[in-house]
Amino acid sequence: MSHSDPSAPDRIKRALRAHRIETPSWAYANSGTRFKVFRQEGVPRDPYEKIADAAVVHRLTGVAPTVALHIPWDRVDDYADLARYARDEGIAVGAINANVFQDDDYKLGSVTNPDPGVRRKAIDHLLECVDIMDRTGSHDLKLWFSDGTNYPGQDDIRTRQDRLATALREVHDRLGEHQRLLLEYKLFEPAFYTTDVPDWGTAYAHCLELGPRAQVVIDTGHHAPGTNIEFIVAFLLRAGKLGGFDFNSRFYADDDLMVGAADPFQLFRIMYEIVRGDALRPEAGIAFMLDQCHNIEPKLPAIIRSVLNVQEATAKALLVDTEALTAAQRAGDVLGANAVLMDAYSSDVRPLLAELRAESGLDPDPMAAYARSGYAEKIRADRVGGQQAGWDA
Ligand code: PSV
Ligand code: MN
Repeated sequence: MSHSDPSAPDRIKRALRAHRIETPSWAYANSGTRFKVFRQEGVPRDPYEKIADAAVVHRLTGVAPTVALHIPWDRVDDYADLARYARDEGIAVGAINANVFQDDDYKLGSVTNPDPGVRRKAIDHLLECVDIMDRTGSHDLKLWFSDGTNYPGQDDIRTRQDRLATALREVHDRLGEHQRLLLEYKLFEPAFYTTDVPDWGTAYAHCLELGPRAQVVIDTGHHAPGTNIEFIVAFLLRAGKLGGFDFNSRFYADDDLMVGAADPFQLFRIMYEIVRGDALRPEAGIAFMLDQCHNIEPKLPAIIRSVLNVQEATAKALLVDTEALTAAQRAGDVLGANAVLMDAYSSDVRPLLAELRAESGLDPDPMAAYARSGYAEKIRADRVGGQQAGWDA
């Protein structure tokens, strides 16, 4: 590990100990493409079993203490009880994700639908999600809208922005003092012509209008190929408008593959901007969430691998010799500055992370620990009968 500062490993370990990664309930459940859902054995049958799986990921990695819920996929009668169960398992409920994209009513949109009745229904669901947050103790309401149009002329682009702003205002004003609205953007899909929140600029403009409790979420899979995501990170952080991430990988569109699988260098560049903006500390309020689907690979190991991938990229970002980098940048030393960054990226941080885990009483190799734990065999044996959870369920 090349670094001019001899205290760097301790500083890096301290920062990594404080880092938190949130896993999504839906990643534990069955998922697939619109062509096929390949069911897996041992998959959770209800939100409680999803939380049990998330707790295993936390116990093995030490850095995943919260799990995001998706409503209605994780609907239960008693959310306070679900939150209690999570606490008993050693974790907590994280962001509440609203879902206004799966009802027949939403064919022409949810909060931007031309029908005021459908708009009301969608807003009511968003408000219901805030009620749920009150009961689970969640701080973040994550909103993604599938709203858009397929054909030029289908609806008025500008009016739809007005409807969106009205809906966001009502939801924002319902939030409690310690709650945030995180607005997620996506270039396209399911709408193919216009999308009502297609990019960070649109999300940023709406959040700016709403006020300090509204911030932007960057889903790494939601950009046009070649988009410089770390620029967006730097810009939003500087403006105080970055609320968090939905991490995943994409090769083509919204592929929802494991974070760090397609482009670990991009993940490093993103995490470098986080470190540069002093935003790794939990107090900085950035939610580092995963939003993935494990369609063909076993789910729990895939989620553990994803958590480790984020940790590795973060460790490398922390390894950047900022003094040397700043000196090279100020001197206009293009190659020197680039070399400082690449030195950090090229370092093998796995021994450092193994050491960190051992120091925290964890197995240095969470993947191997999971394989040895017998948990996969246990859930395969226990979870028979009942309806498996998943979005084709
Ligand atoms: C939409 O593609 C999205 O990224 C949103 O975050 C949804 O809530 C999530 O996927 C569902 O998987
Ligand atoms: Mn997402």
